[in-house]
Amino acid sequence: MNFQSADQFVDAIVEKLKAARRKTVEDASNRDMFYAVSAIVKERINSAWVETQTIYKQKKVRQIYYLSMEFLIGRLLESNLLNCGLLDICNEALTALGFQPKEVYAAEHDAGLGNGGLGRLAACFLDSMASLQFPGHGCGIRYRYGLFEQRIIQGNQIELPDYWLKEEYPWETRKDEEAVEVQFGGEVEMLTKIDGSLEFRYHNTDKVMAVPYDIAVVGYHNKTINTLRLWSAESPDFEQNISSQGGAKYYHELEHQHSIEQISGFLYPDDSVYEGKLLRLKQQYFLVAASLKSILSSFKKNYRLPLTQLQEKVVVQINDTHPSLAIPEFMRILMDEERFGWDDAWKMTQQVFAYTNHTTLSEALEKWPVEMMKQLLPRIYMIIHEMNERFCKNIWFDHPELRDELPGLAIIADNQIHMARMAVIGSFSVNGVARIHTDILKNQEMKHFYTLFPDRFRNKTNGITHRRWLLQVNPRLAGLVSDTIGKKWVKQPSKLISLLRYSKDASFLNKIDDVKKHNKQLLSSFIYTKTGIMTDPASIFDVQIKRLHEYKRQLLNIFHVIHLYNELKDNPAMNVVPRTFIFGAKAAPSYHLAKEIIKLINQTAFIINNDKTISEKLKVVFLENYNVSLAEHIIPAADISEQISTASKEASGTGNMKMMMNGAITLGTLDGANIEIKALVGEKNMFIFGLTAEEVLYYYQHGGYVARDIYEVDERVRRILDQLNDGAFGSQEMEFKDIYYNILSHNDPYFVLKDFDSYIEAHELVEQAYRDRNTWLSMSVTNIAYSGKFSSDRTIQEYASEIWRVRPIKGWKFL
Ligand code: DL6
Repeated sequence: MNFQSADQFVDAIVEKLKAARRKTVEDASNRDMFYAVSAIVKERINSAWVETQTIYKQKKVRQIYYLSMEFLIGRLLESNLLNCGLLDICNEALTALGFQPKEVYAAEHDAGLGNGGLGRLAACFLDSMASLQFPGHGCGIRYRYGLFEQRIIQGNQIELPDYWLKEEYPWETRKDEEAVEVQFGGEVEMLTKIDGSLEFRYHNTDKVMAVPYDIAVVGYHNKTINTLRLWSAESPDFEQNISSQGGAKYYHELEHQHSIEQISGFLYPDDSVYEGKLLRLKQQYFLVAASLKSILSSFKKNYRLPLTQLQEKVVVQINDTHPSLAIPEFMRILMDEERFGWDDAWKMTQQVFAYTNHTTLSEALEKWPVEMMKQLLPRIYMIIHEMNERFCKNIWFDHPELRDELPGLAIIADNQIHMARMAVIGSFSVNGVARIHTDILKNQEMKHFYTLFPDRFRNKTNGITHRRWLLQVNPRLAGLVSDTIGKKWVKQPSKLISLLRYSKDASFLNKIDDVKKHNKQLLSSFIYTKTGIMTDPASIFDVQIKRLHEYKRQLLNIFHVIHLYNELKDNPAMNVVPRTFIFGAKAAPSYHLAKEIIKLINQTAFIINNDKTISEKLKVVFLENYNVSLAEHIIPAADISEQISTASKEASGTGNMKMMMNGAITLGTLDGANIEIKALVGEKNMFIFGLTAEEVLYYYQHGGYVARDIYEVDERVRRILDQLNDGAFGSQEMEFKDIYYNILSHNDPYFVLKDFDSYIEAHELVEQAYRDRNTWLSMSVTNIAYSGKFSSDRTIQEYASEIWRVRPIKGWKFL
């Protein structure tokens, strides 16, 4: 139904409440409302979804499949309303019915399908593909439990299960009829046929049913609906098997069923132990095997073209190496099921797959033990082995200059399977996610591969969807921008650049100031409700929100906070601009040091926030359970965006883009996409500090630096480190000894002390700049103006034209 007015929407809600929830408006809760509105939106989406699919089918369009172990989509109701063009009407209707729209939207549980940047990027890409009318879909896993829900108890991170699917999830549609079978383990029998060809038969495999749940991906005001297909693992014929078993076998069957369901049980099973690793590998194969089966069967059914044309109609982007088993799996299907020979299958494979690398951190570059792969996926192992043999032979004979490099190039080396190498070898495109990251891949991490395949490498700097991260989360700013430069920026975010004309316009700057103040007030009340901490919206809101990792250097941030505190204690009359430091971060459950840093932040916050002598000047807030929805509260209110990774370590970052788009000013190192932000806004519109990537890499190549030297000469540093041990920020002495020893005995691997001094200086500049209101606001506007470049629409357009070779389905009228 098309809604012309809020009244019509009110009627629809009342009807839905009755029909779907058996409730009247008077007894409806926010959650009832959430379900009622979702049902209305879903009906609206469904018809456009069918239309979109029909058109893709009729036109036999080339389709993109984005394979990812994570899709951090957050909540969907508000963004679906926005993209359907119903948000204003719905807000009006809910208000008329006596509800707070934001509270209704907050009744939705965040979909816990990702953990950080890579997963959120995938979600932004889906939004951009649908909004730009590209036929692009996501394939992932429907984890029953998300990452984990973080609670902070006495400063410690406690992990609780995130059972986000406890209650009905209105956005998914189970598609039993499209379930497929995935096989694990067993033995492979190789037979030579009369014509000399080989046939492979599998015996005694473990069979798992992959059941798809589809979620609509709604394009912005264009009636294009793509699909995010999430796979759930189930036991085939469970009911039948269990009813035919008695006694112990019954329990055995139940246990078997349970172990199968584990495959889609958790996001990121703990891979610090063997079973966790094995489960993760199972998940990866489960995702790719199910997705490829479904992609091939829809190609056959809908396009009715010979399989040899598949590469013209299908492109698969693999999001980091996690789904890179798709390469040998595709080979397996082509050879064992479709009877292609190796050479033809390999040629096709290399035309279908494109690989994105998201990290150069060695611990994140996946490797699997050969034995594990052999046992779990014997046929896949054979194919990987063959790929490796052929590749190594090729190097040996055709590139003798690289013979010595073979151990660093081979897919199988040291009894491990190196997934990134396999992904590079089996794809037609390899991309990094920011300029510096791609350069590091080309010139260092993958330099020999780059020499071998120079045309394969390209950069695609990340982006974020400006629809969610500006239009939706910051309606006041979005409104002000539209009132000032018109609405074209919504469809063409590069048009935000027109704001530059107003960067010195006093009346506009005042309005920008009002918007930020308003957002800071909202965040202040939110913080108070969540934590009981009072914060001053007039203070600088200095924000660092991201996964907790040593390289992201939350430690440097809290050291600076401690330094400020020390200064204020020494000199209570010091004239400072009040500051509020806001943190949000989850640490991996088995990452001890990261959890210690979380504790340090929380204990420091406790001491500072309860110190009456300085409380007006300094506040520290750690907001627990950082996720997409929390980010939506914080980002519009940020003044300072802390992007302070050790240079060369952060592939791109995307929080930097979100905050810039909301007028925050980056305080950062020359790392990841910060460098590209600087290239646009210029050094005077951000605060840059610290070692460069070249310097960091130089130190690494020469054994690091001596952190103790800084400890000896810099009193500020010595005082902080000593405070870690003397109980100043803890309940006992030596509480943070691991942080202390990591810096002094392990030589500060992430250069926290080395960058400390220049970080302090940068903070001093922040304070000076903030005192000059108009200069600050003008910097803020400059950042917003240039942020259009970081819309994921730009990124997707680049992927589409330079990697996927697809065009938008523009001009086709859906509905
Ligand atoms: O590309 C998205 C995002 C980048 O913005 C971050 O800089 C990078 O750290 C992150 N990488 C990962 C790595 N995961 N693995 N493997 O999440 O990707």
